Amino acid sequence: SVVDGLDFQTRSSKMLHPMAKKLVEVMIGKKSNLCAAVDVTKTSELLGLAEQLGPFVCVIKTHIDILEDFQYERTIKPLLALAQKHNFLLFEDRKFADIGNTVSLQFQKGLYAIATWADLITVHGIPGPSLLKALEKSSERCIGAVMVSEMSCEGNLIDSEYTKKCISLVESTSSTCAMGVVSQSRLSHQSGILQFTPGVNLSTSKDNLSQRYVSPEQAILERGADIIIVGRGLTQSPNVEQTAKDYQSKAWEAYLTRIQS
Ligand code: 5IU
Repeated sequence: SVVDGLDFQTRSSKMLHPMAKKLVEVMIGKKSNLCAAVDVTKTSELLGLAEQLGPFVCVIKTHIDILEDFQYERTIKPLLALAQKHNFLLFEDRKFADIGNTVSLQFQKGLYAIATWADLITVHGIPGPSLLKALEKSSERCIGAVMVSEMSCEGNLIDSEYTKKCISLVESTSSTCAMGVVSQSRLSHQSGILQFTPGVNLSTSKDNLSQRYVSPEQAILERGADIIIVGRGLTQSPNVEQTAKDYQSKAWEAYLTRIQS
């Protein structure tokens, strides 16, 4: 794809969504296209890992509803302070998938009040444009929606027609709401659309629940990832900081290689 040869600076000028621009600015500034998926169940673990990973990542991805001791004041406030301190964005992987009215409530209300703190969120394409419209209407902060267009797990039900429909939805709303995709391959040829690719691990090729992994180099050079998402490869490392540094440099080097070829 032509997009593969373009650097983030050049692509930034094609980005219509303010959150996409902001993310790319962070990526260039920190030389990081690494997103850490911090899937842990205690607030102290989340904050501890965010502190350790912060310097090396452009984004921290959460599943805020798996915390057993979530309290807005004790979880979100310190997390926002760490995001500010280390200059990373917060990505809540909520995978919204309902009718507009319900999504709007899930986004703004409840214990988690996602709209008040997340910079990015994931959405499914199944409900169609109404979901994106609802998010746009209920987001004063111009949230960046990232659409799940392909999945990493073996046996998932997404087919290529569905994937194509997701891409056209993302491309048609890239100025207001959707700014990227989660996928396993380069799908959009619009240089403003960012590709997040999960299923990346340096030391194993699968887990025991059908997850599949590739290396950072494969994700970026063969599959077109702009940002790699790494979870347990980081969070279960005996030396989180060194491992984060390693993933960060491998991913950034792969990006530099890609734009030079
Ligand atoms: N995630 C995937 N694959 C996908 C999608 C999301 O792994 O297709 I969509 C999420 C799940 C988890 C993270 O939060 O990315 C990957 O974590 P591990 O690197 O620990 O497998």
